[in-house]
Amino acid sequence: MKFTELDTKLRIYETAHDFCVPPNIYMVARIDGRSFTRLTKEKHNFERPFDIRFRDFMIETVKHLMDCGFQVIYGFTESDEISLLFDVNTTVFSRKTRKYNSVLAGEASAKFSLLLGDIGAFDCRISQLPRKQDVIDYFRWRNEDAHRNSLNAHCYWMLRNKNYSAKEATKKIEGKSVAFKNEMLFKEGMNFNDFPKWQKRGIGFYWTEVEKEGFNPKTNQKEMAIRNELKVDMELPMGNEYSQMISSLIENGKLTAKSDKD
Ligand SMILES: Nc1nc2c(ncn2[C@@H]2O[C@H](COP(=O)(O)OP(=O)(O)OP(=O)(O)O)[C@@H](O)[C@H]2O)c(=O)[nH]1
Ligand SMILES: [Mg+2]
Repeated sequence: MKFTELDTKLRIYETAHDFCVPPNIYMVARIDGRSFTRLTKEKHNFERPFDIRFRDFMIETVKHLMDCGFQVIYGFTESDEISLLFDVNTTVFSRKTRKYNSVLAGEASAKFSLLLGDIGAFDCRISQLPRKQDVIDYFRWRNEDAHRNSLNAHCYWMLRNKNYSAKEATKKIEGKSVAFKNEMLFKEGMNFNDFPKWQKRGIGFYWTEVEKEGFNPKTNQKEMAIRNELKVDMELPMGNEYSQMISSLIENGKLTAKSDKD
């Protein structure tokens, strides 16, 4: 068989089930570390429950994903996961889910592994969300998941540090209310309210417009110019305020820069 015949015959088996996300449907990718429980605890001994070095590797991985050819409006990371919201009108990769899943998992794995100096692999899935409200709810979900995980992890490791076994610590917090867990930490001198916001709400990434002074070589003069800058937000709001933030990102694609006082 000639090459062109082989090509026509076999290419179809690769592409017959290709799926493209229809227009006007929002795409959100979730990229999650594979077997990171083992990686963080057995292979690399990161600090528990939260490790600054691990957090910074995740931050650099999100930044890379927001700058590798996709049109990302908003990035979010908590624990070993990253969520990305794409411009609803994006035509990158003809909106093929196969491309999004494989390229994003590949880029995240490559970047994180370089930072770690060891293999750290990620998987990827795409949510196809029909309404703006679904996108807001998605990010509320991950924001509140970060909060629950953080409270559980702080309780769990407080107990483990007091020599409770893994089984005993899990049992002690299983099915308990938020108030109970807060109280449990408080009795040990830890106020959950005082823990850094990035541990409780995750970290957000969005484009902001900032005015910068530049030099125009043609006019030989200083000029003010508007530049897009990526903001890494370690102090995300919660609840309705967070919904409003996501809503305005969906509408405008960017936010005005928050002042340091905010
Ligand atoms: N020590 C430490 N562990 C972390 C940190 N951030 C995330 N992890 C761990 O990363 C793991 C993420 O959990 P999952 O994604 O549910 O589990 P997984 O082992 O990655 O399994 P799969 O995602 O199904 O492959 C948890 O065990 C977290 O404790 C950190 O800052 N320090
Ligand atoms: Mg994982």
